[in-house]
Amino acid sequence: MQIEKYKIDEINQQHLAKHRRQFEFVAADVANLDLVLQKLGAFNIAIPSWALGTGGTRFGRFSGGGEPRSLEEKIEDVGVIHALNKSSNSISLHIPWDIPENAASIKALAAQVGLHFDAVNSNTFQDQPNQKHSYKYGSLHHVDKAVRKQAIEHNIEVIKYGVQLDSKALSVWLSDGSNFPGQLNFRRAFQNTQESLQEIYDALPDDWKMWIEYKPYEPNFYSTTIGDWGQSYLLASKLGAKASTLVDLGHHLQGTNIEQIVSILLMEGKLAGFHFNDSKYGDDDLTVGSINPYQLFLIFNELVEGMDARGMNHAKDIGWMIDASHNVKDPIEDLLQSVQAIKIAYAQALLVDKNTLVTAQNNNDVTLAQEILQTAYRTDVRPLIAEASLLAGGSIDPVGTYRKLNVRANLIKERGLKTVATGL
Ligand code: AOS
Ligand code: ZN
Ligand code: ZN
Ligand code: ZN
Repeated sequence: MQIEKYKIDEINQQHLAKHRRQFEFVAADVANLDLVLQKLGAFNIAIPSWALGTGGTRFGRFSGGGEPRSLEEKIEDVGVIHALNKSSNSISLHIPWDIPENAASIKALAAQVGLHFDAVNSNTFQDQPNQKHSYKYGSLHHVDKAVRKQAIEHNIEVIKYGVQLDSKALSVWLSDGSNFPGQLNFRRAFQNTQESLQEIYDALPDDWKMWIEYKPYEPNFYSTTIGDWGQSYLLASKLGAKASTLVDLGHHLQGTNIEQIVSILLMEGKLAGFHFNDSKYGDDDLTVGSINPYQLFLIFNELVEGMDARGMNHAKDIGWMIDASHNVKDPIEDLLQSVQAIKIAYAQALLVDKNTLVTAQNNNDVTLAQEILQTAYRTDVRPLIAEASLLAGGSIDPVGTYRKLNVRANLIKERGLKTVATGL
């Protein structure tokens, strides 16, 4: 299944007059219009291979049909997303859910639909068939050296798969933790984790990075060994320049000021990138921007400010990815909505009147500072996103076009109604 460009163009044509009207209206007040469009055009967000199937909870899972049954079909799905939004030019694989048996042909297939491979993800949170030691009580932090060794070797194997695909980063998320007080010696668990990560770090190719993700709870409900950004940052600092901290928006306790964490990590050159999603209660993995779009904007405001201050390239110098679970929506629609939400927050952040904001901050003009941020946030930037997409050969309205082209119905015809994608 591949979407031909002329079909997208045809549908764009039907909406062009309305789009032009809306675009002229907002564009008239954007001082740096060309730059904003250029930055939006260059901006891409990776799609994780595990988000293309219907998710679920421990209470059940309700398949939507036409889910990708193989790595090849997952690549096809990301190809569909990228054809529509021109902003999802990479896929992030998970080992062992997506073992690329033949890396050359997988790479060629991805290239055909304009994709490359983002970070590779290891998995020591599940036991695999034929595995010698169990991860029931953790992996890299385990009290038993043999278990740690097995987990280290798995991570090194993941790097090897990534090298074949030209990935440049290993993403490590550990579920290691404890369920009850007394179960663990925190210090020993942390030291074991550090030593294990060091061995993996030493196996990284020169041009690779290690991204260390943190999470406060789940699946362990008393402690998590890499439970917050401080613990991740401490590990990343001890490991060295190739290691940094990955921020998954859902991995914070309620009320946490994530934008402040982002600002400090950026300042220290230790912000690896993001797993975008939204949440109301915990690691809900909801569609990006569906619950708290203002927070997303504030994060992007810090990103733009902090990256500019360090002379960083917005599009390239950080890992941008979605990490969401789609339980009741069509995963492709959900991902299209998520990418749009990220681009909206990014565009709004680009509109912030920085010079006036700095003056307001220096004058302690609290009201004006707030007005400046809210003025940018309350601007309807959707026509700017649509224009950038149009310029790149994508769709003005990705979800609408996806529906008009009956993509899901075609996928169901091709793959069947009762499909189960590999992954979470
Ligand atoms: C788990 O909660 C984390 O968000 C992980 O980043 C991710 O969902 C997992 O590693 C999938 O492989
Ligand atoms: Zn994540
Ligand atoms: Zn998560
Ligand atoms: Zn999550």
